[in-house]
Amino acid sequence: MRVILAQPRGFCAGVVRAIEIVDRALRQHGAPVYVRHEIVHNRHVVDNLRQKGARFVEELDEVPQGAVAIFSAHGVAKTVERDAEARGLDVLDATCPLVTKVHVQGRQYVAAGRTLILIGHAGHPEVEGTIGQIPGKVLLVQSEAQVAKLELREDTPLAYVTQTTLSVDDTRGIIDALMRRFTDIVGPDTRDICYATQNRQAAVRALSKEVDVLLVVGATNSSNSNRLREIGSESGVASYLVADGSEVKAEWFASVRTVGITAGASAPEEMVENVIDALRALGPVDVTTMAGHEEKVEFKLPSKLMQPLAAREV
Ligand code: 0CN
Ligand code: SF4
Repeated sequence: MRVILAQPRGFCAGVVRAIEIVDRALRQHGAPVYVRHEIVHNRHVVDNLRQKGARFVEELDEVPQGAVAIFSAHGVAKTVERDAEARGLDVLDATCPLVTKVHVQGRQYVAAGRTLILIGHAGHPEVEGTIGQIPGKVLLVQSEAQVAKLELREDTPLAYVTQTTLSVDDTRGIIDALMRRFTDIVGPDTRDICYATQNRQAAVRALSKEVDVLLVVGATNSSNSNRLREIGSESGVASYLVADGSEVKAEWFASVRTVGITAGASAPEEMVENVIDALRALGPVDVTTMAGHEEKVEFKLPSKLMQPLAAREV
């Protein structure tokens, strides 16, 4: 079997930064440190940090007064920030700077007197965070069909922002529908979809032309990973989302010659290797990586974590 690895794939700069924040917090403060929500949507990442002393909670009322609390890469609502302050928590914010950028942009549109539409998936923590970062009402739109149902006059001054991990193609369709229906609407086009999401989607679209089966390494609750699997399916390739090699099923590969593998922005490269090992257990494999461009994005850590560690902590 031939295996072609997508390029780019796997960890993005926001995920690397978020994991590094938890790691450094543990070294600087000692265990436990508390993390609100999965730091990124990956069980292997979470389990690894838990073993080092991180405690994962869904809400801040599970965090003792004064403890170190880390917000996940997906961002939080203002109410969560205020709650943390009220509880005297020592906060480290691992919100991806590209998510924060959307919060800022949304607030600017509202300050300019526009009603804000958020294109995104209901219930996703990034969407809850973004809605909660904007003063006033935010209208959530999840599909083209919902554009027609918005109870707004066609000349209402509107603006839109989007979740960072959406399908570029689906978002384009929703934006086009908004532009058709409303006469005074502004927004960033699809540029709120982050570089990592866009690059992984472009790579998987190209890879889908070369392969019989596509494996996407990532978690079921990871938005960007799900979008990669959808692109494979839409390209007519049988596509599966797998957390690791244990989820790979032999029957997917009957008469298959070429398998494509990609990984969501929150999926560690060790899990890609683990999936390749699972394929090796089925027969000989020849692994290559597609030509693709290298990403050089890096984000700064919060200044609180930039102090040199004391000798005993290194
Ligand atoms: O899988 P993630 O933790 O998050 P979503 O794709 O579900 O948003 O990947 C990191 C992305 C962010 C923020
Ligand atoms: Fe940031 Fe994009 Fe990575 Fe999310 S997927 S953490 S928005 S770089």
